[in-house]
Amino acid sequence: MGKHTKAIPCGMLAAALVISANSWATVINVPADQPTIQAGISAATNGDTVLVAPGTYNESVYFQFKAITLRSSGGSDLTTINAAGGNTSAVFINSNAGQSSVQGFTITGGSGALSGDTRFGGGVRVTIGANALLIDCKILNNTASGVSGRGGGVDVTGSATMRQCVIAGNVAAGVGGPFSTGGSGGGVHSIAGDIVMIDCQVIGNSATGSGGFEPVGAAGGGLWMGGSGSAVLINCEFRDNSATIAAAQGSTGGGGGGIRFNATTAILVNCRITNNQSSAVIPWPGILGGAMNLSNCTIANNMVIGAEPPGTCGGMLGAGATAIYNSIIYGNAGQQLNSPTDVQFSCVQGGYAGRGNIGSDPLFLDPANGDFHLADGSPCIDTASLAHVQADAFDLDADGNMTERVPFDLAGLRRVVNGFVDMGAYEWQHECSADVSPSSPGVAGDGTVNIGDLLAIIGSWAIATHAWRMSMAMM
Ligand SMILES: [Ca+2]
Ligand SMILES: [Ca+2]
Repeated sequence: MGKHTKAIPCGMLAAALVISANSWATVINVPADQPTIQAGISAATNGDTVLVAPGTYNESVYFQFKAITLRSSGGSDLTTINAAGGNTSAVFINSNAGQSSVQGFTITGGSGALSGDTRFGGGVRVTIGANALLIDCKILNNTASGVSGRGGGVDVTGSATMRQCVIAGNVAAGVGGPFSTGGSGGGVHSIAGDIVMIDCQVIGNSATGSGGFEPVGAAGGGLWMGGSGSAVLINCEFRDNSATIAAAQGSTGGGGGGIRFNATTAILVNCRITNNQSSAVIPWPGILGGAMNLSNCTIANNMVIGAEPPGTCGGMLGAGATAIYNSIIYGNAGQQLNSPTDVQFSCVQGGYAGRGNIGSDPLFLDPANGDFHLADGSPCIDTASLAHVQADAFDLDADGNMTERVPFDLAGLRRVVNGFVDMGAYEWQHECSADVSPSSPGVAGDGTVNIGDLLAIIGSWAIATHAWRMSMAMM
């Protein structure tokens, strides 16, 4: 054969590749093609999609070492995997052949996979070597028990990326025996895993311990990570989680009602860790441990259950090199902060050494009812550092620009307004005044159109302070 080949236009080549790729990947519909999700997975090969119609599926799902996509057509509100009575994880992912994905399910009723004397991953288990992507999953009311239950909601020893997931009401329970270390990771547990969580809510999970002869330390009500793993947490909430042990048990271990890191490298951006609790004998209700880099996080109102012992650090106790920027740590039990090596442009109750830090009341909008937005006049408004707003490495706004600054705050609103940034997870957004209406003669409500109307409109865009400063400077 000669060297002359006919040139193929790029478009045709691309079309041919798409056609060939599609010809390999199959979509298996449940229940149209296969009666159950498990039957759909059994019929699938790597690269296939198992597409599930709305409904409740009373089964446990085992991935059979396959790298496939398990997706619902109607989303998590309409499609449920209920594993009650299955005596294992509701969803068990163990492929090392590529990414396995679960999209759009409520996952409940799981009791974890038994390994030795302990169960792992009540809702979802991701084993070593596996790479899981979970999107729009509601992982609710699962349990991992045994001598030292691990990961009531999710257990990861491989890698897992979770986006828009809710992990709530799960329990990791260590129920006794001489070697029990208590339950770890009520919401999520990981040993040597790599975890990315974006836009996730970890709410009302618990790690409990109730037995053993030696110190029993339930740990990580919301999240427990150890064994040199890594965590990237962006725009996530960890609230109302708890780490508790039976009152009769003495303990020096455990803690971390919200988060417990143990030999973990963690990056937290725009995260909220609030109203988590720990028992008085394991009194670190907020974040405990790990080498961390926090920016624009709010750590508040984390509390000790019962009498608060001396030396409690209720906000955050770091280990290793820990940096905190643009954050608020306020209203926690006892000491707010311990051991961070670099704290800047942050509000820490009582003050803290470092550039740009303040110690005054951040003026949360309604903290008693769980609203940690900033109220008008908060000293945290526009007093953080633009330079410490992280790069948009996971492209939250899907514009292809991953070097720009993170575009959103925890509420999904603009992070940077008019070139300024606030401390904490939520950027203050000025509310439109009631009389801003095109039908009234003058939006400022004085019956005429004048400079007051312009300032009212500018104020409604949350840039009033600086517009005013600029206008004053020009006079
Ligand atoms: Ca601002
Ligand atoms: Ca972007």
